[in-house]
Amino acid sequence: MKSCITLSLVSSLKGGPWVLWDNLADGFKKAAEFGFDSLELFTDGPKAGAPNELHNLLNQTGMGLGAVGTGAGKVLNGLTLTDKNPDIRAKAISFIRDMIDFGAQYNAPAIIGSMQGSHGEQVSREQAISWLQQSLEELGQHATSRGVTLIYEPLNRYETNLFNHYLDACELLDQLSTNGISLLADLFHMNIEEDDIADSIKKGSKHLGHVHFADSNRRPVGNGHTNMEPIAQALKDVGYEGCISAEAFAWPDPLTAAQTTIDSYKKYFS
Ligand code: LER
Ligand code: MN
Repeated sequence: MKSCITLSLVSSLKGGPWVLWDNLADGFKKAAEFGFDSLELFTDGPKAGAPNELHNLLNQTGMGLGAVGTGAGKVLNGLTLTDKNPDIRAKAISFIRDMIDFGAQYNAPAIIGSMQGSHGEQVSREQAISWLQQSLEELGQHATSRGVTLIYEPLNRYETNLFNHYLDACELLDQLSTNGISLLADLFHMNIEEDDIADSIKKGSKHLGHVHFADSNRRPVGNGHTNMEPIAQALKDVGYEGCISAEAFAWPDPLTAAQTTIDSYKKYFS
């Protein structure tokens, strides 16, 4: 497994669940000093820093790019894959394609979280799920053509009404013809929704592609009441080799949050 820490380059979203909030160079420097293997980026679109800067920082630090988040497509631009407006759905697909291409340059998958959207008064659940399936088919194929996977993230009930449970999302993937999609186990969302997080991970391990590492209250692991031991054991038992990525609040501040996270990573995974 690989330790990973989130860096947000979108300062207007300060207070959101990302640990580091520096510019690209300072973020990499800090993550490397703490000993993280990789870094997950949250950007406002398919670019980060000056031309070649990301490439150079990855080379200089020896770190990997763990993933790129697409949430800004929704939060900053109002784009989702299940909007009633076909123009917005098309723009959402185009945004995610660009994010896939961006991440693929550095061998990193893109993550679809909030851009999945929700069903509602004007869009039935069946319709929203059908649009989501079509989008995942197209984007999964696109990711495969770029040599990466695309990661779909079930979210808790306060953020989407499409897929809240990890094993329901596994069923969604089983029905797709593309093999280009894997799933994100976000331990914060799962703490709200799952009966037994470790059991869901074990049952759905064939689809697991990424882990968001946060405690019950979305603070860095060690600050809440999630029982991490059986979850870590499940990840080891299924042979998970991907990122354990801290998507958590920078609580009480980014550096303390990074230290708590790397300490917890070592405690449970090394
Ligand atoms: C993104 O990874 C996530 O977990 C969501 O809560 C963002 O809306
Ligand atoms: Mn997440």
